Amino acid sequence: MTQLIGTDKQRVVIGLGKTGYSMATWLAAQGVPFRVMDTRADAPYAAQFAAEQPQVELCLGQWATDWLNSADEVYVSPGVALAEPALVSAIAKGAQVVSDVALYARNTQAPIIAVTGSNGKSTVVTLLGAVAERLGLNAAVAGNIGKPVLDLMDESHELAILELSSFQLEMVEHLNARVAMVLNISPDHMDRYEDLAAYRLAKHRIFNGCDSLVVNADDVLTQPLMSSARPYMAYSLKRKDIGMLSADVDAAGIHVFDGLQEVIHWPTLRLKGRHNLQNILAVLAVAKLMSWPMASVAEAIAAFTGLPHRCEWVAEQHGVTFVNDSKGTNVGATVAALEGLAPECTGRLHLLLGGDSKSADFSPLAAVCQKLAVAVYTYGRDGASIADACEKAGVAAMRAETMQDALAQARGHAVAGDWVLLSPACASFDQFANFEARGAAFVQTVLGGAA
Ligand code: UMA
Ligand code: ADP
Repeated sequence: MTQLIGTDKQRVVIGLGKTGYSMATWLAAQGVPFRVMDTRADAPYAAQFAAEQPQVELCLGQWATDWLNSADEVYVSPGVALAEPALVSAIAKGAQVVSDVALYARNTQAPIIAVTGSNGKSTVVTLLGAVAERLGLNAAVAGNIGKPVLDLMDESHELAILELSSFQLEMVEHLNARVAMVLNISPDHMDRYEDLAAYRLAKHRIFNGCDSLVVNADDVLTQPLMSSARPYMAYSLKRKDIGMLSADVDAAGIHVFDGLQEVIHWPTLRLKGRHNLQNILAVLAVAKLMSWPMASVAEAIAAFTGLPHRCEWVAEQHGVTFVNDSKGTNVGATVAALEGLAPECTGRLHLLLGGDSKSADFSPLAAVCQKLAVAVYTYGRDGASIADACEKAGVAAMRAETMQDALAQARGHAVAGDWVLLSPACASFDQFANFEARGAAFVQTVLGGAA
């Protein structure tokens, strides 16, 4: 790549997680000087980076305030809030904020399909990747799903499908996506944003400079704030209309409409639940904007089995079905999982809830548990306050210390026909390394406990 950055600047990379490591490695490859800091003494990539780039100065376990106060550019990882006082001070002294997504957008030749939303992002980008593969496109899937976007600079691809979080979008001026979309908005990360409006505003930066956009007509908060003459495709599960994609489900299967005309019929799909039908419509809307052939797109969707830890069937034991939705990390996701799965469960749903609530309001979830007569088991750091919120809505909650204890309690109460669902509506970090470890522990305990 051509060297795009001048060498006379003071640069500090903040964070040595996946993103910080990718930014530092990228800067090293450009041959420009920079320093790296992480407030964690045991930052995940510190040892690896120090071994690979021993000449780069590192500061671990504290804010490198002197470096930051004299920095021209700060390369900020998404886990670090721009409201951190040390960063506020550096920005006030003139430092420019740079991020991996902004760097990628500035330097890539590949068109970008950009996806954000409170829930469904990983499902949608993975499904788009599967569709692109079926069409023979050389597409890459990256971003918040786990692969830092700068890793794509080493690969040749003709299309980038990016999952972007509000944390990442906060630091991007113009993404200039070919297609941009906000799937849905419900409260999440309320420990980092002042209110829902601020969180929404961060997500809506995805539209800056886009060529075309996808709109979820059922969620007004996803609709762009700016007036736009740009091409767009809307979808809805609530109504059919000209120029809009929609879907019906009946005994014959799933029917997709473009305007008033049926364009796809699947007798059945492996991806279950109403929320996944919304995700499928979002993918079809992208396909329309990209002029992809619908028949091949429909085949790829029919073949898609879904991702692990998202409403994933684990086992049936003594007539009780166990489902792992460990990726249900906020209230909106767990509500969608309950409403999506309830029609398929002939008995009672038993829900394991708990972890780090990120200061969320649990009353909407408690109301759904009440409506669907869900048996609730809480655990983890915020388990007690979640149980209190449920009890206020008239839902009795059994309390446990750990997810495994909550599972043992649910097993004790579940009878044939019931489903036990791990959809914790919380982050996992109080008791697990990440949502994958939490889901794996659930699966292992379920399978280990099979009689
Ligand atoms: N941290 C510090 N001090 C530092 C730097 C980081 O304490 O100096 C902490 C952060 O507060 C955070 C943790 O370290 O708790 C990780 O932050 P990070 O920015 O180093 O994270 P990365 O390893 O770079 O991973 C990030 C995304 N993580 C976050 O935004 C928190 C990953 O999304 C993403 O896959 C990866 O970049 C590649 O793009 C994870 C996530 O939890 C899955 N995302 C949130 C979500 O989906 O809800 C937004
Ligand atoms: P994200 O990447 O945004 O976290 P995922 O595709 O990983 O989204 O799904 C996470 C969880 O969110 C799922 O397990 C499910 O409970 C819920 N979910 C998925 N799609 C939707 C949707 N369209 N609307 C609401 N909730 C959803």
